[in-house]
Amino acid sequence: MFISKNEFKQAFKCRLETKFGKTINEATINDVYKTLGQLVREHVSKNWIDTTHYYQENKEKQVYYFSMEFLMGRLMQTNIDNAGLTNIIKESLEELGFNLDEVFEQEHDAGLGNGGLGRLAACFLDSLASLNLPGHGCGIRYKYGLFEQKIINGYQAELPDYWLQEDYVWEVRRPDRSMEVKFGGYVEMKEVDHKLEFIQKNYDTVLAVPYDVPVVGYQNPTVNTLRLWSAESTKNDFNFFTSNRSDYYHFLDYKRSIEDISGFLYPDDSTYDGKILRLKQQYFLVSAGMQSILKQFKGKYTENIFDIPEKIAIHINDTHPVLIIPELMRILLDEEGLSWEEAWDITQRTISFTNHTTLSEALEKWPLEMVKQLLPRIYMIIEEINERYCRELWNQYPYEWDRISKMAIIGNNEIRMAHLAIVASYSVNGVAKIHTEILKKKEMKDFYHLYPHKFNNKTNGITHRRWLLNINPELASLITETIGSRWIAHPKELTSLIKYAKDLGFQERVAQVKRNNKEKLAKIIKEKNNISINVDSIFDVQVKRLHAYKRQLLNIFHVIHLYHVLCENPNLDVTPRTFIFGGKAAPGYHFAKKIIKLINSVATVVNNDTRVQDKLKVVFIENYSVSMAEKIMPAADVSEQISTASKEASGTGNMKFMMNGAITLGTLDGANIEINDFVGKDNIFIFGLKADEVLQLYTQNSYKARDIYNNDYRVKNVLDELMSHKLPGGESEFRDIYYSILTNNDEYFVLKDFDSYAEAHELIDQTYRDQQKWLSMSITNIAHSGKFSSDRTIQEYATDIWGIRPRLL
Ligand code: 26V
Repeated sequence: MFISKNEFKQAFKCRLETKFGKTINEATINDVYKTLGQLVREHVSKNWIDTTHYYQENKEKQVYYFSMEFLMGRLMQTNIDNAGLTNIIKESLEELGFNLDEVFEQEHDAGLGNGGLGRLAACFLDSLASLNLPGHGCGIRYKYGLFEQKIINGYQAELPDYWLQEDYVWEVRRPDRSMEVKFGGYVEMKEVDHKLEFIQKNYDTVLAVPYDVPVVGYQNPTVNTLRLWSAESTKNDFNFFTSNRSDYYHFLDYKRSIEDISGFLYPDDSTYDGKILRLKQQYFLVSAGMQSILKQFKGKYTENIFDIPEKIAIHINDTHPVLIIPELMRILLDEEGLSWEEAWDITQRTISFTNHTTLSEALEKWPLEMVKQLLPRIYMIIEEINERYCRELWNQYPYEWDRISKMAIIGNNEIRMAHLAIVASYSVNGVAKIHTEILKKKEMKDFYHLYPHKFNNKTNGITHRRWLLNINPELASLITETIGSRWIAHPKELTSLIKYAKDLGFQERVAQVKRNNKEKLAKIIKEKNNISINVDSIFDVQVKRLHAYKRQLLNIFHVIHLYHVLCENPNLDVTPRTFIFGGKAAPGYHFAKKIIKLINSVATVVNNDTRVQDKLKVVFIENYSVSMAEKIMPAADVSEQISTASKEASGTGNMKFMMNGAITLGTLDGANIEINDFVGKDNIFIFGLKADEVLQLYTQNSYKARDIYNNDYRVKNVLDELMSHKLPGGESEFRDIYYSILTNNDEYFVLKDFDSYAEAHELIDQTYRDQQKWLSMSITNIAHSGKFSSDRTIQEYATDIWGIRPRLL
């Protein structure tokens, strides 16, 4: 433990010498980062052990959050700040000649997630620990995280993200806690004492080795665990040779195929693709995780297996870890010898589930045959669950064949993972009010009818510690200076800022902070993109994964339109704008990649046209990631949240922007609706179709995109531009986009919402000129952002779903 600077400096120098064989004068910034990381991890280790002991000794109920993704980003700043070490370390390093912010830049993001779902899991871990709640993460230690995006000639190229190239300072490998996961083979049934026994034979064993990462609570003694599993081959590989199965080269192939299980994160977050390796990943995670939880549970303090639901809550983040249901059943039936009824009762009272999307193309459905081959015993259990459940449906809805086959877990030779999740869990939640309503009324209507008590809403949140306190220190200090520091532990108290919304002195200081942050971002953009941007322009930002429903296309179409207007009248009095984009497209998502190319082509044309200089700039920031988001959010004026209404389950970027004083330009979709409810319609720019109108247009089939093209000259000019030679890439490049809108009738209503979007932009232009009004809006947004802290969300999960309580201090 460091309590003084001297003590820290002493320890630091000593570690630098013993571990890296260097003196302070010889140390590189990277040496400093690694040394510091080791010291900080060791510093928290006592609390880590104590926390674990506390949970065990008090037999606390603990929640395990199972997720295929944890988008942790960097941890150094969070860990130092949460451990309460920032001042000591910052000053000590300064005295030794190093700058802490530069040290932070050395850390490679842990990019073990695609986007919203994975980042949500990371925010939840921070809130669990910060609220002293017994909750841990359970995930996969992918060798490669989400790919690194390079923009080459305007196109996205993907490079592997080898984030483990240098040792990861936060993890602790725990080989003694390894688990064995079985794949393939067949199941032998044997009658023993009038009971059927199921024995898996001739299977392949994969060794799951856990790497634990401490999750440090904010200035409290709680340190929870994120356990990430890595796949290795077992020492029983010896059998490989003796069983005459193959030669040395085959053995190496086999070994690699096993290690591949934790090889990489699947980069597609929008369309389900039944790849066997992904199925292996899913079972690997849940089998290793579940076995290890039960081993711990039964370990030191002999617990009664029937107490599982009182002591363990298992939460599954979307359907990806849903195989934990049959896995828990398997262990209870085959290893613990429970009856089906007993095992099912325990399982149903232990598992809860969050749905994160209504997009039907993202719903997981695994082919029966694949599951049968890979997981023969799990397959049998799923079949049995389905059979018993269908009988229940039959009792409830006699002779309603259609309904029953629609609701079944197995159908069309596939296993419908969402159905399995709903049937086997005691709680099913959506991630924003509108999303939960859509689940209840539409997507999961039949299930809501059958199990109304299971459905509930938990609106998403973000950790205000990372997304305000850490990334926007100037704003955080200003807030503390103005309303005191209670907001840090009680983010809802940010509402005290409302009374300063119109205070000119406060406004001026908020404006200065924003300007400083914009200058920092402008510098980064100059370095990265070699584009000079005007810090007096409105920074209008859309950063998120590229997807048709998120409608980056609507944004760039509007930019093209503005460009047309300015070319025609270069002296037009407009508020200067910088449109900033960022985001990755799934490598196989052709359409999304075309949109990236389009944005970059428009940027090339616009940024090089002297007629619009200083009035319009377009920037695509490469490799949008957690650490890049941390630099963008504090500098944004406008937050673009423009998905087709009903399509974005919640969104969480919207909350990060708001917390940093950006004003939302958005549709009434996802959590935008709740942001609108809190800030009021005068503090947000809402446009476009509403969810019910969108759904109606789909059912009526009455929308005709071409009519808009024919009747709105602005739209026509924009679309025709795509087929002209003016954009780099020429006519053929953007043909697919053009046809998706006109021939395929614009599935996401880009043209339909264009007019209303352009009008909202017009209003932004006018409002920004009135800085007092703008700043009052901005402050009002910050003031209401506390409701979107993940502390609130986690508190709701803890009491309404998991039944866990905070550790008594
Ligand atoms: C889906 C799939 C589909 C199968 C292949 C692999 C894969 C990997 C990830 C996903 C996740 C899609 C769901 C998702 O990310 N939903 C987002 O969740 C956020 C947190 O709740 C929410 O804010 C976003 O609105 C929602 O799109």
